[in-house]
Amino acid sequence: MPVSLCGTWEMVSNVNFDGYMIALGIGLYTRKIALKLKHRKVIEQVGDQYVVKTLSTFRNYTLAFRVNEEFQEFTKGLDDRHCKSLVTWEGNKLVCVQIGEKKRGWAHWIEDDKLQLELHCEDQVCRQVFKRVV
Ligand code: VLZ
Repeated sequence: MPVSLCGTWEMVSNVNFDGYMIALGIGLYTRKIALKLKHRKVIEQVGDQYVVKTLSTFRNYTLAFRVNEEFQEFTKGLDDRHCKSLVTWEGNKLVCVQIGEKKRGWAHWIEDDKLQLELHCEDQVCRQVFKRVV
């Protein structure tokens, strides 16, 4: 069993978030605000059912899904797109493929006791690291 991703996590680094947002087509004004944010992740799990909350002072985004079950995702407040998303475990990584207009997805895993997140859209990769909030 992989190490649990559950808990409350606070952002400590965010590399190429701007590139990721540009690839998603997010406008300059929103990007300027979004770049200044320290996100929090709250990850909850009951069996194979997950809730991943991305929280900030500007916008919040909640994703609820079951591992291995395709679902409809609407990226409300982000780039406002509809995708067919599927989350699976690939070794110790929780990997999401978001099928839609853009080639995109993300992966979460634990490394150095920190929550790692790689977000990609087209050729842009954003890497975020979160520390546990105690
Ligand atoms: O997270 O895809 O943890 O959904 C940024 C929110 C969220 C605040 C970044 C700024 C992507 C909004 C979140 C302005 C555009 C995301 C997944 C993996 C789960």
